Amino acid sequence: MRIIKYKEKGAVLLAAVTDDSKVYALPYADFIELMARADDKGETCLTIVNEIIQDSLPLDEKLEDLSLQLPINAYEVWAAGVTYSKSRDARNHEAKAIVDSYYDKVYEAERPELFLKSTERRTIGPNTPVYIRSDSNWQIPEPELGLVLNRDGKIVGYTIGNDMSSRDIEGENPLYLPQAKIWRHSCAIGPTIRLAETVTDPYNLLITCRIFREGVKVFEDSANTSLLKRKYDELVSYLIRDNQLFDGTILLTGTCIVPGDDFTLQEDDLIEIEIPGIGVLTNPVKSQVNVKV
Ligand code: DO4
Ligand code: MG
Repeated sequence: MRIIKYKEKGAVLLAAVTDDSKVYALPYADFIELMARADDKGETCLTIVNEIIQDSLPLDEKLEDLSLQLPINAYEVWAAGVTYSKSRDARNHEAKAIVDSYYDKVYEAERPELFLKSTERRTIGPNTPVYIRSDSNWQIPEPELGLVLNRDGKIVGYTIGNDMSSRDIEGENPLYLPQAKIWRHSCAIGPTIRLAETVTDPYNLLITCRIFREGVKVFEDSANTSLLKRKYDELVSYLIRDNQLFDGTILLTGTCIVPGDDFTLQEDDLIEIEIPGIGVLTNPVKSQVNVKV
């Protein structure tokens, strides 16, 4: 069971998608309202959705014909870093590390790297442009599994995230991390949230990233979440420590795919990130120079 938001006649509507791709309207404005309803009733989101579906008819529209939007208005998106050896090796390369680096240390350490990645207004959904920074010459998408959490840190769903990153800014000095990670439209989420109870094994999800330039595929790679160095609950346990979470907080779990060291995103590239059972998160790439804000 997946939760989506779609746009129809100017309104953004919440809906549930069953495994046979039938779409049912939900009477809530956002996934966060569905979570609050589940909390009030002491039930799971899946139970609430199933109760609604039992008494209603599916929409006439097919999922592929809907204009999908950001599936949740999360106040905050957090991210874990250096949770896959692929990411550690790439950071060591960009930082020109020749001896044990902070990246080697954090990969092995008990405490994971966690950072605030994005806020509600900086986060975009599918088919909306991600922006590249004007002051960086080395930028990549980071395809990541996203955990959708409630305020107690319980994992209620899984989604896809793109942790857009500037490798030259972070490579110059890791203290520049917030600038290497956070800017306008630097975080994409979606296209759906898969309810946690309907995921058989979250440590066996294949993530695929493809990048197209002028219609030609210039990058493709896949990796499995089985390669994750840590456990999801372990990451969450550090995130909630002495912290306040809000219903719908998203925690990106780190990248297991890094394009080659000579690759940088360009304006008008198209990024696709796919996790079967969740969907394909597609975003065009734009430079901010001509963007009116
Ligand atoms: O240390 C920098 C961040 C690493 C990261 O975002 C990742 O591994 O996904
Ligand atoms: Mg990342």
